Amino acid sequence: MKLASQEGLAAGNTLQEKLDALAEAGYEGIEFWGGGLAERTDEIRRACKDHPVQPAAICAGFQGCPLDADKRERDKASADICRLLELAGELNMAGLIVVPVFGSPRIPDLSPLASAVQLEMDLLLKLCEDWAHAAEKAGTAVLLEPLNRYETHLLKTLQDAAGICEKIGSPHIKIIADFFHMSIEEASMPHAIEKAAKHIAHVHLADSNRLLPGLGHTDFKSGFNALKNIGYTGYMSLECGNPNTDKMQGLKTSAQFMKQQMMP
Ligand code: LER
Ligand code: MN
Repeated sequence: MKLASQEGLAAGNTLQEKLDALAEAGYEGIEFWGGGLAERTDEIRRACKDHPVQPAAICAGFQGCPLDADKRERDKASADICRLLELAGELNMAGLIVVPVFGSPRIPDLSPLASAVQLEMDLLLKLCEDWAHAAEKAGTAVLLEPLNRYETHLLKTLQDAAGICEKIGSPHIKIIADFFHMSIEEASMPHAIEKAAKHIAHVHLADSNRLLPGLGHTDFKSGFNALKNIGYTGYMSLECGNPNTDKMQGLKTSAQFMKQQMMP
């Protein structure tokens, strides 16, 4: 298991400074926001070449919403997702993080024919089939992200997302396990990880208060143990706030805390 961080959390002004700062603080991966990434691939490739910190994943950054009522919005999202998958493949990343819909349904309830959620799930399955082909061609994966009840109504547990992976049956449709959302929605984080084991291809880390791991009350040790037990070897990427006035010190202390929690 490799520690990573979203780019925005890294200390420094340039990408090179951020990569160097992350390496010094004990991290091995960097996760990028998808927006504007196409114009940065050369810079990223150059800066990451032979660097101890490697590109880990792309976090969303596509326009539109794949489950919007408006076909133009859906098509815009899907086209962007396919383009970002190409970039994720070119940069040798675990995949592109996709939240199918934030907030409430955007499509109408057509019950008794079909509820909004039934329509969303059917639509998502169709889209995942297309994305699986795009991801396979690019040599990467779609990373479906379950959130929590305050941020989405659709995918809220690892099992919700794993169910889609099972139905699609492609190694290019995977899930990301976000410790913050899991701490709200899962009855047991280790059990959820073990049950969704074969689909987990990326991890987000934040403590219970969505600050750096070590600053809240989430039990990272049992979560890390579960990841170890399922043989997870991918990235675990920080997606959280850093309240420390010395950003670098905050990242270093949190990395030390996480490494301690990974010990048997
Ligand atoms: C949103 O809460 C989140 O966890 C992000 O990773 C979604 O892109
Ligand atoms: Mn997340």
